[in-house]
Amino acid sequence: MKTGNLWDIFCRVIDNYGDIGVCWRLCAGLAERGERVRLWVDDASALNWMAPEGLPGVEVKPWSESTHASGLTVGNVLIEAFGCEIAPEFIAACAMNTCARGQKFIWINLEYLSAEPFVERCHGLPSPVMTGPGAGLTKYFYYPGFSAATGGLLREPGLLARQTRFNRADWLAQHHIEFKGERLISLFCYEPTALEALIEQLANDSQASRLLVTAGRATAAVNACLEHKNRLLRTWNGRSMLSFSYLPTITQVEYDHLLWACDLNFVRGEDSLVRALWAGKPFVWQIYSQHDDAHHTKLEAFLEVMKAPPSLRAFHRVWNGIQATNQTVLPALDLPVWQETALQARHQQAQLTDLVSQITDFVKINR
Ligand code: TRH
Repeated sequence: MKTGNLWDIFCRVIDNYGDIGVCWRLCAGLAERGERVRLWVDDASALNWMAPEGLPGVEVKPWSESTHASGLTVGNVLIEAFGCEIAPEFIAACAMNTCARGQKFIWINLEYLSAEPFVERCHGLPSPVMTGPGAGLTKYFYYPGFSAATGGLLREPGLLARQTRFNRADWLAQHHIEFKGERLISLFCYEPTALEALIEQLANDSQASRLLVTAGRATAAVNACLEHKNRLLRTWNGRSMLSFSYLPTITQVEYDHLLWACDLNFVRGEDSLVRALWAGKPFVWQIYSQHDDAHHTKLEAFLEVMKAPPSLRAFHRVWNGIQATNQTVLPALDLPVWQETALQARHQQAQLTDLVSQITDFVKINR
């Protein structure tokens, strides 16, 4: 049911694609429910390949326009994604609407996804704004998460039904991916130190594999690795057990298809993690690294939520460079067990209310 709200969602692209990826999905989810949405972003370039056709109901606005002091129209739901610090001029306009004209309004700080226990404690907490142009307003902290006491995960209606209609053979043919029955593995990563160990392991396996390498950093990392291996020993893949397909940048919708097509997915960041979870296929997460190693705790909390078996935990630790060894050796792939884990985790998460449904209710209650 439409709420008649106008949502202003603010996003700054720090690096990579997660910030804009999550914000776009949120916008799309809201628009699909008939909400009017404006996405204010400082760098919209990734949307050219992530969502080139845009969506009715979502207007993409340059961040710079939000700093114009005069003539600003503001909506009645303000989302500050990942603490991106909205321009004071825009906040002043929101305050003017609310305090002087008495319009209903809510300001939400959308936080990063985590499975850590603090998320349940902090989700939904109000924080009165004491200074600046927003003084007198209240900001609410909204934490996505993996339990009923959190803000939930992005999951559009009909996602799982769409997946059951997906035809892998057609998709591979459309993308000109030569498929000869080998194990398909998608690779979306930064520069994992264990990449060479993975390549080594796959090349020496008794089962043939094809690595579907995503564009950008993953492709560059694989190329660097192969150059190094070829320099050391040209015959490292002598039995041709490992082949490679390099993908161009694909849309978010196509990225889902890639995850559905593969038998194992290497994902990174938060949005691809959630998509891998919904894919119901075994996956390995390269968590976004933080300088103080806070991501170690975050990773462990996620593995706990997944009820990950020891083999999957061990693999994650090496893939994320947490388990220090002199020579990086990856534990064996344990796909049948990881497959069961993935299906159970998806089943459990699919019982919970999705983020867009929750955030629209949250707005209704707290505005
Ligand atoms: O790009 P990321 O590493 O983003 C990161 C993380 O979100 C991290 O937590 C955050 O703190 C940091 O940015 C600033 O990974 P993520 O989150 O998986 O986002 C990737 C997005 O790109 C996701 O929406 C899927 C999309 N995508 C495509 O649409 N097409 C593609 O070809 C690929 C490879 C990805």
